[in-house]
Amino acid sequence: MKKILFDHYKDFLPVNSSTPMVSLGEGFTPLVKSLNFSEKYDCELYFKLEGCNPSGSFKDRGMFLAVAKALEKKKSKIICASTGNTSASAAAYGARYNLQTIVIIPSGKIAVGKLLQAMAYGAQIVSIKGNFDQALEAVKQISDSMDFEIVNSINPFRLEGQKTGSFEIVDELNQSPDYQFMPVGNAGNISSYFMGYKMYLERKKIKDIPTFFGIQAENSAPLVDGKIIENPSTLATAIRIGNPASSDLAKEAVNETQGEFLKVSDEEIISAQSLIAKHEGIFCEPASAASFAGLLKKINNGLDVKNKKIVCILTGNGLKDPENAQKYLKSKIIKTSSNSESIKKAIISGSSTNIFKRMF
Ligand code: AN7
Repeated sequence: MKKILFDHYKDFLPVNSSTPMVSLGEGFTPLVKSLNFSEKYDCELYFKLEGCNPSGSFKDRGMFLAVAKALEKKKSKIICASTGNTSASAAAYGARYNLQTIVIIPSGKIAVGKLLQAMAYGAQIVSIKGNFDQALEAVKQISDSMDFEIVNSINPFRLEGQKTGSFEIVDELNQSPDYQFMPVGNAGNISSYFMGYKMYLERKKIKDIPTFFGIQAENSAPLVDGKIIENPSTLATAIRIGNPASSDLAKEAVNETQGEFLKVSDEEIISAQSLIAKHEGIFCEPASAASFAGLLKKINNGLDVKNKKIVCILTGNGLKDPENAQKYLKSKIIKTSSNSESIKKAIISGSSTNIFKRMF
């Protein structure tokens, strides 16, 4: 039987005997060691596959707890603003636990797979002329009067639940990694990993906390630029956020661990997404690939990675965003007849060599 977050980490979660057990099978996602890039950079690189969560992103780690606490409070309606993944996750848990789910999304700026998920799970979808920051502001204004439970990361239980990602990494590595790279949008996830590592390492009597690198997209980088971005833009729509709600804790995470916020361009994001797919067999969404793009940037700028344990959090599944994949990751399809000779010719004419020579 797969372990259940709610049970397995009960001692580290704010649950009690009156908290209903909520689970869709979230968590315990694979921590996959990179073969080709570990060798290339002489380090021990891992990818945490958060796209393997039930709704395809890390949001489920926080959502199970936010929904459990909403049920504990006898709430019947949940609401969120979202760049996509929060809405997919909220809609999934809302469907399972008979909650009315309302999602407020920025018009035209959410990946089609995420929108379809919210629809399939039966959420009420409200699309606004505006960006995520404005959607979140609206959610804050209307939720009290309408008795909605907000399930954005401003709900403290979201961060509490998302701490479990760090527990799993420590349990698996038997220590914390030297460096952790992760995408930053609203800055909730980096904050919860920071809280999680601190809490878990203390209990396990492990000293070192990883150095946090929070990666933002070039034109949506309020934490790098040190100011609110009024009109954020990036093809990594998941992290198209100009005014992160959890800035303070995220800054603490980076400062206390001598880490850094850095920004990567859309080109670097797509290149990283393609590299992870083509050389590790892992298809993550663009925002998630920002973590690896950040690592590559730091390596190019001289970060010492030799023999270091490094984790990149791949926050969401690549299948969520087929439009960007269509645009940037497409490759040639060779068309031919069903005749085996012509298929053979097509294969030979289309073969290419891998940049990695490692044999298995
Ligand atoms: C794949 O769904 O904000 O820094 O509304 O979907 O905790 O915000 C998504 C964010 C990274 C950034 N990777 O995490 C939403 C939303 C993916 C994401 C982030 C998001 P935070």
